[in-house]
Amino acid sequence: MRLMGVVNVTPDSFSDGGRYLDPEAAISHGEELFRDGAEILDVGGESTRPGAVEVSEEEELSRVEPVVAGLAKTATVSIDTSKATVAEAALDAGASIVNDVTALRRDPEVASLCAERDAGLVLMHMQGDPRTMQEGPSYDDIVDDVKAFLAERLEAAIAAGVAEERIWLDPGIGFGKNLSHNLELLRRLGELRDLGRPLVVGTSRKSFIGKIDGSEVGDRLGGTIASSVLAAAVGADVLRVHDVAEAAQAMKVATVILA
Ligand code: HH2
Repeated sequence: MRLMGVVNVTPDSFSDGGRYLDPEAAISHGEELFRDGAEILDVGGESTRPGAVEVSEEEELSRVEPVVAGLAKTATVSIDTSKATVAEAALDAGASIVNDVTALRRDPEVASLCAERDAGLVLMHMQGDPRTMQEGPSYDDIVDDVKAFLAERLEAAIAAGVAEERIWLDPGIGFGKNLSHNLELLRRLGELRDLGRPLVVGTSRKSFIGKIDGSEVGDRLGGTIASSVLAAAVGADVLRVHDVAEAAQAMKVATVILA
C-alpha cells in the first residue's frame, strides 16, 4: 500500500484552495507529507472540483513547475494535469508520473509523451467533465461501466506506446457519480482488479462523506480514513489523500491487525 499526498497549488481546490498557492508554502507542505509517509506527491495546478473553471496552460505551468522542481529532489512526484504541455514541463522539472483525470480524452498527446519519456500514467474514470459531471450522472451498472471504460483507456494508452507496467487505474470517486454510485464502487472495488493494473483511489475529504453525515469539507477526516482503509482492504494499491500522517497510521494499524 502506497500513499499519494495531495499538493494543490491552486486558489480554488475544494478543500485546500489558496493554502499553498505560494511555491514555498507548497514545497514545505509537500516535504511534510513526505516525512509523514507519502511515497508519491501529486502536484496539481488546476482544480477539478464540480463547476471549476479551466485555467490557461501558462497559468497552470507557472503554478506547478517550481513546486515540482522543489519536491522532485525529495520524493517521487506525479503531476495532476490533463495537458501535455504542462505534463512535459513537469517531467522536465523532475516529475515521473502523469495523473490524468481525463484518461487521455482531453489531450491524447499525454500518452505519446509518457511513452517517449517512460513516465508512469494514472488513468481515471470520469463521466462528463468537471463543469457538468454532477448533473444527473447515470450508469447501467456503475462498476461494469467504470471497468469497461478503464479497460478501453488502458488499451488506448498501450496502443499509443505506454508500457503496460507503467499504467495505474483509478475509478474516480466523486467524478460524475452520485452517493450510491460512489458507495457501490468502493464496496465492489475488488472487481476492478481483473484489469490487472494497480488501483489508485481518492476519497479524501470528498462530498460523498458529507452526504452521509452532513459534515463540511474541513471535517471529513474520519470518513476519509474509514473509506481509505476499506478501499485498501478490498484492493486499492495507492491511496490519494490530503492527510497523510493520519492515513499512514490508520493503514499501519489495519495492516498489523490483518497480518
Ligand atoms: N481527485 C481529485 C483530483 N485528482 N486524481 C486521481 N487520480 N484520483 C482522484 O480521486 C482525484 C484526482 C480531487 O481532489 P483535490 O485535488 O483535492 O481537489 P481539486 O480537484 O479541487 O484540486
